[in-house]
Amino acid sequence: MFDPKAEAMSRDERAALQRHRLWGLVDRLLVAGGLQAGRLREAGVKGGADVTLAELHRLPFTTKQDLWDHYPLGMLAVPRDQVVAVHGSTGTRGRPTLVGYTRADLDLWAAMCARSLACAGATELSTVHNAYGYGLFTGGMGIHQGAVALGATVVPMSGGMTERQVRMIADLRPDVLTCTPAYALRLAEAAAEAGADLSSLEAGVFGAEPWSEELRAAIEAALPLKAMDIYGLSEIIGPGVATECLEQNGLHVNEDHFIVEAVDPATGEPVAEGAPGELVFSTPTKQALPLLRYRTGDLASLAHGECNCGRTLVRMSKIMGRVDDMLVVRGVNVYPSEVERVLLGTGLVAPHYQLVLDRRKPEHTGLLVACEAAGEGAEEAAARLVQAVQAELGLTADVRVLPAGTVPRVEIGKAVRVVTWESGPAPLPGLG
Ligand code: DLL
Repeated sequence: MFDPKAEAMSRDERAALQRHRLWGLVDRLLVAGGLQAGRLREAGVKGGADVTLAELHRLPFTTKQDLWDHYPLGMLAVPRDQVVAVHGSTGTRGRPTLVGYTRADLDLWAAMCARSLACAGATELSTVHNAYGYGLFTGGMGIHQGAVALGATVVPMSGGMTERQVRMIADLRPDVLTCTPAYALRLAEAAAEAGADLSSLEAGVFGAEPWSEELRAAIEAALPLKAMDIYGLSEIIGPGVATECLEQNGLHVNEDHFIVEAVDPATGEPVAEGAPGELVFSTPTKQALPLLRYRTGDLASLAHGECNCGRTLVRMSKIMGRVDDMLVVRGVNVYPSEVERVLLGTGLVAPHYQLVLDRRKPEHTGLLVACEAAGEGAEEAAARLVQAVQAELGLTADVRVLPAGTVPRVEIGKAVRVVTWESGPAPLPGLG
C-alpha cells in the first residue's frame, strides 16, 4: 500500500477523521461565501459543528449545472492566485467543465494516484507506460504525477500514435499499462499485427469510461496482464478517486478524502447498502474547488466489509452507466454497458462494438448493434446475438456483424459507444 495507515485504518478511526475533515470543509465553504455557502445557510448550517456524518444526507447537493452556471472558475474557494493548475473535461458530449487546483490539491491528487497504482501492484521499481491523454483531461497528468509520487518510472506517452506506443512497450518493457480499456484493446490489436512482444506487462489500470467484466476478460485474453479498474472525475480531482486492488472485487474509494454516498437518482434519498444508486462525493480536504455532496450522475453500489488486500476503504462496484446515458428503445430502458455484457458474454464477437440509435423515423427509435465476429460465421452469430439481447435485456435490436476492422477504434480520448443516426448516410459502413 502507498499509505497503509490511511488505507487500512479501522472504520471508527476513519469516521472520526472524516467527521473532523467535514467540519473543516463546511467552515471553509461558509467563509468562502458563494453558492455553496448560501445553500448551507439556507439549510440552517452556521458552522461545521452543526454537521454530522450521519446527517450528511440532509445537506444540499452540488451539480454539474452549478459548475456550468459559474463557468469558468466561479466556484473557487481560494483566491485566484493560489490556483496553480486547471484541468477539466472538454465536454465532447456537453459543455466544458473546468476545475482549479492549488499546490496542495496537486499533492493530494498525486498521492491518490500513487495509491491507485500501488493498489494494482506497482512499486518504485515499476515502469508505468501512461497512455492516458495529456492535456486538459485529467487522465494523463494525474497518473503521471501518481507514478512520480510512487517513485516509479513513468513513460508519458499520451494517447495516439499506436505503432510507436507498441514499440516503446516492447523496448522499455514496462510492467504497468495505464489507458482507457478501449485503448488497451487497440494496443493489443496493433501489437498482434506488428508481432511485438508485450510480455513485460503485468498490470493494467484502466478507466475513464464504463467497461464490463466481459470486457475485462477480453483485455486479459488479449494482453498478458491483470486488468484493474480506476475511477474518477475532474470535478472531484480526476483519476484516483477509487481503484480496484488485485482482488478485482470492487474499487476502493479513497474515502478519507472523498466521502461517498449512493442516492436514488430520482429522489436524492440514500439507497440501502449494496443497492445501486447515483454516487455523490464530498471533498473535505480539497482547497481550490471543494465540493459538498456533488452528484456525479454515475451509477454504482457501495459495500463495506473486509477485503483480502487489507484495505478497509469502502468499495464501489464497477460503474453500471451514467444516469443520462440510459437508452430508451421501444420503451425498454438499458445502459450501453448492459448491451456490452450480453454481446461479449456470448463469446461470438470481438470486443469492438458500437450502438447506433436509429432516429431516422420520428415515430420510433431503433437500436442497431454494430460489431465484429470473434471467429467465422457472421450471419449465424448475428441471429444468436439478436436472441441473446432479446432474452437478457428484453430489447429488440438489429445486430450487424461487420467485417473485422469496420467498427472505429479509439486512438485518443474516450470510446464512443453510442452514436445517433438522424438522417443521411449510415454512421458506419455496412449498416445501410
Ligand atoms: O475520466 C478521470 C479519469 C481519468 C478516471 C483516467 C480514470 C482514469 P472526466 O473526464 O471528468 O474524468 O470524466 C469523468 O468518466 O463521471 C464517469 O462517468 C466516467 N468514468 C471515469 N472513470 C470511470 C470508470 C475522468 N472506471 C466521468 N468506469 C465519470 C466508468 C468512468 N466510468
